[in-house]
Amino acid sequence: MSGYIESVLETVKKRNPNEPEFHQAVEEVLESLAPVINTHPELRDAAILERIVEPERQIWFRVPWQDDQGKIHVNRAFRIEFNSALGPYKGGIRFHPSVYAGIIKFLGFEQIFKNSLTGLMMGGGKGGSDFDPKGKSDSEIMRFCQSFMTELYRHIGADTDVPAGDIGVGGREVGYMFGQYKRLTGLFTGVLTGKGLDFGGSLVRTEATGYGCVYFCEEMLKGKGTSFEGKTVTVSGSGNVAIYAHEKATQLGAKVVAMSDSNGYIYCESGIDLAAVKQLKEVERKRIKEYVKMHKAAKYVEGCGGIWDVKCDVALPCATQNELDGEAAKTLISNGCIAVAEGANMPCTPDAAKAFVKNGVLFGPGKAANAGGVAVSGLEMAQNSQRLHWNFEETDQYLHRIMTDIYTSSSEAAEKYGTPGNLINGANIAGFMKVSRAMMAQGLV
Ligand code: NDP
Ligand code: 2IT
Repeated sequence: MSGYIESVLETVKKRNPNEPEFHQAVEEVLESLAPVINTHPELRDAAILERIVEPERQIWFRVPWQDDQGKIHVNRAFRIEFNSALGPYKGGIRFHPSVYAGIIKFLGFEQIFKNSLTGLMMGGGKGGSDFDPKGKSDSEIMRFCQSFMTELYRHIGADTDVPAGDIGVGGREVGYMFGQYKRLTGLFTGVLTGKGLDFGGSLVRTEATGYGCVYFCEEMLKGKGTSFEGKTVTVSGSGNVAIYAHEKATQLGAKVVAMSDSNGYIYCESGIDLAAVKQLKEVERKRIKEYVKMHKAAKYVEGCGGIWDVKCDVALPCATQNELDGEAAKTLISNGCIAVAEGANMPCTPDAAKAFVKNGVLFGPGKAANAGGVAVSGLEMAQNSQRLHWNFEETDQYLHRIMTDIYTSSSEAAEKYGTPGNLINGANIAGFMKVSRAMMAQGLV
């Protein structure tokens, strides 16, 4: 890293103390950008890096709500509006007890480059709360979402900031938040994406992140003259992204043998029955270990990290940040894994990601491989503006085209800046180029 880039990173660390996930995300991007800064001194003169690492606006707020027993709780919530050079702030909302400013900043920062890669007009932002939705009743979830939106509504809008789902926020939560936004403002607009199909949601949004991750991985495999056909696949997590990554990989002829949640993982040599996982997770909202009660051939192992000990050809980490570390990467490599595509945001630690690249394992970084979700969110915004609905096939084809374009632009940028095949550098550079050009053109704002 050059002295200049090092100094930008040092300032980020000083200004945002005790936020290791944010530092990690910034460090990875800045490392990739060194050759770009060397060949484009005008970016340094315009302080593009200093500006891009500082959110345009950060909103912190209190969310008071009452549980079913009448007890009052107070959660903390955030919306970080990171960069609007390419369009309205766009990015999900996460409800998880681990949420704090550093998590939302890391996610919002990633979102800038990811959204740029989609080719659609979306800036970067992210929100969330340390609220834990696990074990809450529907009415508790509704009251929390309404209280959350009662503050957030004044900061968002179809042309300013458009939230969506993330961990702990799916169709149910988006529906409750949309209802409260409409009640407070009187506006029926596309202010959130991931809405129900009956009130402005897009077909394929539910499937988009998982499908997109597999489409991206398929392009990587194609580059090596192979495909998903006949491959053994491990998918971590069992939420929205994991379920639809499983579905598409299976449709393309692979066999998914392991899935997980934060408590442990299931393994089945003959392949995991997706319909059973959907029933457990999407309908009954139960733990993954319940799966083995229905499927005697499967086994459950306590502890989610052990999933990377399972021998596989392709690994799709689709749960959460830093879930796959250097040791797990070593195990996957020695077990013959040939490709890793990140369905989650930053699931691989830096040493894991570096180990994959160094050992010739095809590696699709999250901001490229999981961009399908926000891409179809962008398509949902387009449909809302048109007041039209597109059918499943055309929306899925659009998603597929966006994912192959991201693969192409990331590969080309990696090659052009001297690290052919390194899609971490390629995605960071390709995403950054468009944002930095827009920032230059828009002057000092
Ligand atoms: P869900 O809430 O639907 O599912 C999350 C899954 O990850 C669950 O299986 C959950 O297990 C597991 N998980 C969550 N936190 C942890 C943890 N600390 N340790 C181990 N496992 C954990 O979320 P999504 O599927 O939507 O999101 C998964 C990942 O994909 C996240 O990184 C998200 O940012 C990213 N992503 C999501 C997109 C989307 O469209 N939804 C788009 C792009 C990226 P448990 O139930 O036990 O908590
Ligand atoms: O991380 C992500 O890209 C998301 N959670 C989806 C964001 C969106 O606006 O659809």
